[in-house]
Amino acid sequence: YSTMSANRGKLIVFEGCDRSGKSTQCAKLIERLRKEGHKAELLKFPDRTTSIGLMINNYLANNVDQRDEVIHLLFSANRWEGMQKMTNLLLGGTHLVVDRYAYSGIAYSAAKGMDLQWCRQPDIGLTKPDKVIYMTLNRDKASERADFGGERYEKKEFQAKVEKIFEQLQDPTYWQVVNGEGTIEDVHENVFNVVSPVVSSDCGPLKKLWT
Ligand code: Z5A
Ligand code: MG
Repeated sequence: YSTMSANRGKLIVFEGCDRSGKSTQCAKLIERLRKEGHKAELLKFPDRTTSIGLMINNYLANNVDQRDEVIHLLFSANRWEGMQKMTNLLLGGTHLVVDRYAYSGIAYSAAKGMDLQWCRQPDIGLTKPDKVIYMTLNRDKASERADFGGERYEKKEFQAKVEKIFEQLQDPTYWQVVNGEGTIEDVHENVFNVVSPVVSSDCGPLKKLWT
């Protein structure tokens, strides 16, 4: 099929460091879009429901170790295995709200010291988001939020490195920074003010990441 569609859905991605409120805001946004009469679906990476996702889950939970290269490629493969479904939904007019994407893949791997260009390669050609909402949160506030520290990457010093890489990846042509401080409702209003014009505009055909 062609990637052309006048009324295609828009791909909205949430990125940002641990506990910044991405999952909370994704859920609020889906609810809002549906209330306003849009077709909208929520997706999350890693998708821990697939067999690759299960391997990722075991790594994050510290049940198994993997070489840095291997886990990086598994995270990327986990996005590629979702690509057909995503494209079908977008071309069918459904907006997608996606909780983490290729930028997390690069940021968390490069923060370990891996080469940034190497890390970017496997995600080249994934569907490009129409908008990336980059959520920020003061690191001390983040570590005070519930459940911080349970998984492999949930350490303050490591999150600081991740944040630095995210800053390098920011592309002002389609990224918007949203401050994660404030009430869930206030942050949601800021998110919706960014997303609303995107869902109602013609963003042209689907594009590919970094091509
Ligand atoms: N990872 C990777 O290495 N490579 C990849 O390619 C990808 C991911 C895709 C798991 O991701 C790990 O995988 C992650 C990156 C790595 N490692 N780390 N760190 P995940 O998405 O499954 O991570 P998570 O466990 O869902 O946490 P999170 O996404 O970092 O949290 P969040 O979604 O940003 O925050 P939240 O769950 O919405 O909120 C956190 C808590 O704060 C929760 O109790 C909320 O109720 C509360 N909250 C939310 N908003 C507010 C406000 N406004 N005020 C007060 N409290 C709030
Ligand atoms: Mg989350």
